[in-house]
Amino acid sequence: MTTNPSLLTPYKNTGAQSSSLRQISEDAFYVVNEVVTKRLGHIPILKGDLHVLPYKVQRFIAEKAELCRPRGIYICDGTHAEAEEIKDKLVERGMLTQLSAYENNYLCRTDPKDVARVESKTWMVTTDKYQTVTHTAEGVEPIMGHWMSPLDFGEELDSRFPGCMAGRTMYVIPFSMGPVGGRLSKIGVQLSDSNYVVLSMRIMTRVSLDVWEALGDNDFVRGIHSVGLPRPVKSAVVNHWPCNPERVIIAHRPAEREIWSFGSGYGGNSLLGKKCFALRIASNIARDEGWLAEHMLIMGVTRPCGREHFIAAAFPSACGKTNLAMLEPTLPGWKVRCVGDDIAWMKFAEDGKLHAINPEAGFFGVAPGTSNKTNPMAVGTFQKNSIFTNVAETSEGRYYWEGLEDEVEGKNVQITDWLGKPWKLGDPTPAAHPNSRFCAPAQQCPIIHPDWESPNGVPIDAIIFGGRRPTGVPLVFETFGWEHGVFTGASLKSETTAAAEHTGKQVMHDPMAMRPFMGYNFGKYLDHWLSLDKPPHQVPKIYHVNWFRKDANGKFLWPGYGDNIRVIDWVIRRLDGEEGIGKDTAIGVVPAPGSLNLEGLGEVNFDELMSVPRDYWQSDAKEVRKFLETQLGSDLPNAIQEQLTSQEKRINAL
Ligand code: GTP
Ligand code: SPV
Ligand code: MN
Repeated sequence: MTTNPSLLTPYKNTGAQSSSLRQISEDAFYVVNEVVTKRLGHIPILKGDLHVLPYKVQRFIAEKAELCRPRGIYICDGTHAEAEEIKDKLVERGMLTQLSAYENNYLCRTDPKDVARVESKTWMVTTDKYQTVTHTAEGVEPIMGHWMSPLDFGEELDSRFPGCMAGRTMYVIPFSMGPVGGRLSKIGVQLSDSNYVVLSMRIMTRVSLDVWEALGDNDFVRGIHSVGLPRPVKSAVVNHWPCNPERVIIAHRPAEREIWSFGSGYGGNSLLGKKCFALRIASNIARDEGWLAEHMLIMGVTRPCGREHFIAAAFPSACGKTNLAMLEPTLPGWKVRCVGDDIAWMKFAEDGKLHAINPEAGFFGVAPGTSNKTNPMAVGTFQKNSIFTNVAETSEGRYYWEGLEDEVEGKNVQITDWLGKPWKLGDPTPAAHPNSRFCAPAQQCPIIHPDWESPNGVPIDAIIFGGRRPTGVPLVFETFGWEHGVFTGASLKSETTAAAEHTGKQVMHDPMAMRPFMGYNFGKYLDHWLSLDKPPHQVPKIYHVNWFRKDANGKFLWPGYGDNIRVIDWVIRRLDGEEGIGKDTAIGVVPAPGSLNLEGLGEVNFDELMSVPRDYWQSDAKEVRKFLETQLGSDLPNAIQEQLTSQEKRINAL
């Protein structure tokens, strides 16, 4: 099984002496291909035919098989039969449990040590540090972008990847982000030794052999993922969920369009099409190609008069994107249709309008809080063909989590919590993990937009930023223009949630809702946004919302969910130029008294909800200035600096 090293030279010199990053040279490949072919006698192809794949893909697989040494290679075709086969195997092994009350729904419990994205172990690898991070003030740690040098990265890889798939199958997952062959779509190939990842990627992306044809001369994004637990396994595997929490690393090489992920099987750590590709790598591609890759939902909103508007909205993780994207309006005659719930790729088209596609094919949504009352359309989506991770289960074969208290049928229902222990209402610990998720095909959404797979995307009329802001921040405001809107996005803050490993509820900066997903220098990213406002582009108006403002007793001031349509109504009337519905404040235009449709709502303290308290905003302005200046240093765009100053002036004049 040894390889003649001379066949593997020359290595592409990345500055690192890493054996993991060793590449087979073009010239040597034909020879190596034979060697690899021979080697594949030792590493059998369990399914599919390596030699019908595009040459560059063969190379990629050969290289990584050589490195990770799986027991076999399984080339996924994306068919139904394939999913059935894998599912049956996982049920037999105990990794998946069928939720018998539904059609083809499964429960998966992870090792409790592997339940969320791990930002502290997520890196961007670039030769120049400042391609990744900003020139922060001395002693200030950059919070956007986490840089690792190629040299260190090589060492990290070498201590993890060689032989990491021993005894496991290496799945080759060909997938498209966006409709296969679409103008805005991109292709990826993920290698993974996790069959949970295969099943989830099939839902979240378009896994299909058609991808090879669409690839043509284009390049593809390379993903290498391992749970990091070669066989024979030396430590106990909890819940049949192999992982290696102590050794987790999720690293990106944007220049090479490459992602390496080790040690975790969970969500954004392992479904590499999502945050790693569609945000961190794609934002690099987007900058090069003049478009945007953002952490945004996309929704179509049709008014009673029949006119439709499209809105893209960026909220940090677990702050309400999925809920807004599938909102069931409480106002009569309104219709919302969902295009996407998490990521938007947006590009100006020839008509001058910003067009957006949802690069994903499924929803990986927060389970707790999702119910027929709050989000009936999400519930409708995951009644079949879905995977639930770290939720609780009832004795009737149903899923259960916080927020479903009123929907458990029958008094004698027993509940087993996400850890597999008996659980009853009133117990001090939650039944489901706060970051438990449903993974469901988007096409099953009862209100999926008919154009959701349109290769040209949908035209965006407005962009909304928002976060969890318990105090000071009004329900909604319109920014004064593109630059002020970008400034508002750059100043975005939110209470932390269970979607990442932070503890406690603290209000943190999350610029553009992209803090954990920034693919390059945040100052350059802002420059890119600012540069888009030029003819013939018609930039959308930018808004800010906050569903989470609380009163003195800690109660939400706004009912939220389906009633958020009332805010959208105001936004659309503003887009239409309706007069007399806006009131200028220091931070933007809020609804004038009486301009928000509150009909049929109980008591709402409108004044408190819309207030812009001077003291709060004065100290906020100081904090934001300090944040932007110390975080961005010389990378802070002039336009943002000017916005900072003029906003301060307006606040001081309050
Ligand atoms: P990610 O998938 O992590 O990116 O999250 P997301 O932004 O899609 O958030 P999601 O819609 O899943 O909502 C997260 C949590 O916020 C859920 O528990 C919701 O019930 C809650 N939530 C969503 N919208 C509202 C709202 O309008 N008001 C209140 N109070 N809570 C909301
Ligand atoms: C988020 O955390 O913003 C998510 C979930 O959408 S994950 O895919 O785990 O990143
Ligand atoms: Mn998200």
